[in-house]
Amino acid sequence: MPTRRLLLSLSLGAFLAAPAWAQEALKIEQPWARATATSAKNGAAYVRLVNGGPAVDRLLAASSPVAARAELHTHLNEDGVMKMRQVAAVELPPGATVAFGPSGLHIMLFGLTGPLKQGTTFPLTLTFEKAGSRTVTVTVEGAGARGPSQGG
Ligand SMILES: [Cu+2]
Repeated sequence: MPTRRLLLSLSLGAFLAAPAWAQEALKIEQPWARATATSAKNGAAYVRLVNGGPAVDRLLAASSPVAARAELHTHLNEDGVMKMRQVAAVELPPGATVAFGPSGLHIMLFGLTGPLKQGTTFPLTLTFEKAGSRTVTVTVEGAGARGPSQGG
């Protein structure tokens, strides 16, 4: 029975995948960045963090080989003017989804080793209080992109 064989392989696949999935209480989704001008010294990267675990976690730091230094930043409206501010940590309560984006939280990349070119990727390591360090692959989108082009 072809149907039964298909069901068996599907359930086996789900079983094998379960341990890795269970460990990933903290998910880093859709890492992306905007392409930068050739002369740009700085850039920014964005992610969506989902805390599926039972405890609060915190994003504490970021680093990437494409930048001399990375900081956690947000945008604040001060008397009608949007300004960037460094934040010490990004709090992730249980069940929370925290979306970074061009007008809010971002990972600021200072001292780019070269321009971020559309269609390329680069590694980004995020360090969490509980989940430890995780490295993800950031996709570079167009210079005016409002979000990631894949994985809506
Ligand atoms: Cu910034």
